[in-house]
Amino acid sequence: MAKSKYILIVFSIFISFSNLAQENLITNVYNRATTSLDGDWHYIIDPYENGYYNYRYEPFDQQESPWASAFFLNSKPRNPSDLIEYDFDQMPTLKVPGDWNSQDPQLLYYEGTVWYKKSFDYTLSKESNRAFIYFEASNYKTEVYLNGKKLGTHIGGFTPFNYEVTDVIREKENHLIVKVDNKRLKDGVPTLNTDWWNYGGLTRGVKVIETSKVFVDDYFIQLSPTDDNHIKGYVSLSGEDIVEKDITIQIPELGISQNVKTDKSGYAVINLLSDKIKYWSTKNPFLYKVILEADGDRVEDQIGFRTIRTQGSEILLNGEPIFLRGISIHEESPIRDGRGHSTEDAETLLSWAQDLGCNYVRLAHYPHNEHTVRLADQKGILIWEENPVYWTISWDNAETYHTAENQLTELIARDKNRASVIIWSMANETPNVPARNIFLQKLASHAKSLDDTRLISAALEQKDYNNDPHTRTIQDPFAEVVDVLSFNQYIGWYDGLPDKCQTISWKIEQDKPVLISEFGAGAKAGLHGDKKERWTEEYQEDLYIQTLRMLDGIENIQGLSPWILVDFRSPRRVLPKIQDGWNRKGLISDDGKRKKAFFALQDYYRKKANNK
Ligand code: GCB
Repeated sequence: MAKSKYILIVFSIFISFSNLAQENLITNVYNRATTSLDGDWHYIIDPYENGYYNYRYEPFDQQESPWASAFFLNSKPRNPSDLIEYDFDQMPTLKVPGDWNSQDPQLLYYEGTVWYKKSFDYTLSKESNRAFIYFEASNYKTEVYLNGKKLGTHIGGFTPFNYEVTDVIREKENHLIVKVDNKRLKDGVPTLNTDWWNYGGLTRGVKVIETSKVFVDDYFIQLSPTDDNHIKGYVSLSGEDIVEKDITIQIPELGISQNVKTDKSGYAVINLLSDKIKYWSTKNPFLYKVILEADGDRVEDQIGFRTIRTQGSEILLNGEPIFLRGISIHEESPIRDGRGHSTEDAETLLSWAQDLGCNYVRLAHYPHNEHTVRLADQKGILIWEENPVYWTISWDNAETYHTAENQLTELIARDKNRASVIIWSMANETPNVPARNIFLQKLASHAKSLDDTRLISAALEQKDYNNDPHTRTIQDPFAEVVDVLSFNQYIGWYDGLPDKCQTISWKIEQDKPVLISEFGAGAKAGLHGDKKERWTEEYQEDLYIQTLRMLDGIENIQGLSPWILVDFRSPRRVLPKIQDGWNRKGLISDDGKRKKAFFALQDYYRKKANNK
């Protein structure tokens, strides 16, 4: 194919590649001046990535003079002889936030590229102000272009990212074009194989954040894990003139107002002392108003102060032992089809968990939206947050490690000021092999280096003790690294029938708190029968009764998060009339019906709550 035939119009634009590095994430976007770009976005389905590569398979956005057929240009014919083979404005629209799978029947199982386009006008409220585009999440690989300029590439489907657009944004007719590719990748995080639906698209909101020239871009303000009169952390500024600047931190309800001065990099350490702190807890989730001011910028947050640590086999919240009455949750909307993203979704899921008697949830298997975490702060629900290192990923691949570390960094950057979050989980059900051990240890030290106020864990696997199939144990070098020893087990479902629980004993040798991160059984809501009959509610209920009895025999047990609150979509689950594309281990069906096992667990949690 002759190139000359194709280049009827060549747009000469200069693309700056120096700007493609990941930018620092702005903290606490929820309380800043933002303009939502949510709503209807035009889209083009592009399975061949025709709008991205030329016919030599070279990315258009890496050429000095890309052809007009590059989608990021939003090209329009200037006269009738121009050849342009796409037109965003005549395409249908998808709602943002929202996965594409549940919005267009032809995208139900689609895995590949979809291009999004949003046009908008924007006037900075002060000429000297700065603007950033912020994505709450986009699954999986995202290329972002504003007005023909590439802003960057982001990898990872569940964490936020932002780009400064002060010099690119204009008053009229901005076009923001986003290429989202949700192809599963062997070297990706997660990898090819998961037990959940690979929802693609701009699954969470998109915003313009406006800030002053110099502004507080990040801060970490938490109670010291070893001194509960000491609020510590840091604050940092972004901008040109950030050296030796005064920043004021106020917590009016504690009578605190303190000045700190930034160093050469615009960073200042925070140390605040008070013996009057009202601690955040599950019974009294008290949030303080915290105000940070610098150079005319002001940002406010609602922060709870609590300590979380372990002592021998106990988990201590504010120095008191706590039993974690939990449940695992996937991020699917209990109200509509598809990925959850809204406060209403979070409100429904978390209040169902509370009805069950939970004081804790495991947000599996990837970072959930910020609404959920903010709401848990308000409701007093403790949270386990998880990096999507799942099953068997490419442990030897440096790029894969980088992707995993980056997602963890972004998660911690977003949620490090949330009192509800007590555990960072590195991974789920990963094999005990040398390359994985190095990978996870590196990840755990990275998490510790970013945040020394929380606990580290991972959902590990159990095994026979000394080849005795009736005694189970945890033998995994990563068990030595974690603060909380967590593992999944499916005795009675993948491993025998529920009665088998009566024959198993546990020999856990680590002197650490034990959390059972998963157990469960599939049941189709409304299907009744004998408790030995798979898929009946009676089977699932019996499994819960027998498992809970068995787990009570584990000496160090300090909590559990059975699998799972609600049935969720999984392409692995194809049994007709029972699964039909759904994992049925929910205690609640996909249409909101509570199964018998829900009440068995509720009963167990009621008794636990009365004991501790
Ligand atoms: C597991 C996985 C979880 C699955 C579950 C199941 O062990 O961690 O992602 O969905 O089992 O239902 O088999």
